Order: sequence, then structure tokens, then C-alpha cells
Amino acid sequence: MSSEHVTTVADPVPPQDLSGIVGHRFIYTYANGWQYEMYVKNATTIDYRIHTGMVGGRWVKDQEVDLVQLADDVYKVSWNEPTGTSVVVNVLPGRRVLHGTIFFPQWIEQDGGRTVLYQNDHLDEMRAYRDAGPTYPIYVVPEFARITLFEYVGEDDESVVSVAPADLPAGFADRTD
Ligand code: FER
Repeated sequence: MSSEHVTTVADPVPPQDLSGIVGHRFIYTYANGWQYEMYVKNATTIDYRIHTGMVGGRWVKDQEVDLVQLADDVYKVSWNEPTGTSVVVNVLPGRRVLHGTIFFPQWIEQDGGRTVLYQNDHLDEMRAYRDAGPTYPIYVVPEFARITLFEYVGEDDESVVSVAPADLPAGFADRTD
């Protein structure tokens, strides 16, 4: 292998250009019908709302994530929640395609309603539920989704995700572009 193909933390292969996803808001519906909204606030932070599904109504700001570009038009976002849930989302904006795998601890499968709130006001409570479990077996939900809206709204804008899903104008999540 020639030295220009060595991958390192400081200089990864492929070289990273996150401009196609950072500062963007997208709304998508998983094949199981669950509708989500993600705002990539900057290269390390997302805000999101869950419009419908098992934990519809839940919303979160300032979730730290790992965000990478895997190839042209292919990004991967991964993180672990204070609830213990882990998520990996692969995003293909140009193709309007996304694939998410959610790894729920068992306590959320049994009683997901405990996470349906503005999580930022309940972080210690969520960590206590996480630590109480039960955690296993993990409930794995791997699904494709269709991106119905993908728009540039700018970086670090706290107004993009600032109200609960239920308090949005009628039809907000149904806008398409
Ligand atoms: C997603 C799938 C799951 C997502 C967030 C979650 C913002 C969060 C799940 C949870 O913690 O309840 O595509 O995007």
C-alpha cells in the first residue's frame, strides 16, 4: 500500500466534506410508518423531533453525534442517547434515501411512553431509567426511509427545532421539496 492511501484519524480516507449535510434539516418516513425530523446543527450535534411512531412526540436538542462522509452523497450519523438507545443513520440526500438502525433497550420496548417528552428537561430521569433497565434483549429496528424534505437552514440555529412536534403548525411535517 502506498503512503497516500494510509487512513488516519487526522487524515482519513475518504477525505471528509460534510457541507452536504451540516446545516440541513430533513424529514423522513421509515418503511414502518414512523416519521422523524433531523437537524444537523453542526458537525457534532443534532436536534430532532419524532412526529409519529412508537415514541412519536419525543424531541431532543444538542445530541452529540459522530458524523462522517462515507462516499459522495453518503453520510453516517451515529450516537448513544441518555436513555441507552443507540442509533445509526445512513443518509443519501441526493437519492432521498436513508437507512436507520435503532437499538432500543428493553425498557423502552415495554414502556416507550416514558421517553415521549422534551428530553433536555429530563436528562437525569432518562439516565436513571437507562441504569434501571431492563436493557436486554435489545430491540433492534432496522428500516429504510424516504426523505420527503431536505433543506438548508444554516448552522447552529436554535430556532429550527424549538417546539414540540404537537405544537407545530398543521401539516408542518408533510411539506415536501
Ligand atoms: C432516527 C431514529 C431514531 C432518529 C432518532 C432516533 C433523529 C431516536 C430514537 C430515540 O432515542 O428514541 O432516525 O433521527
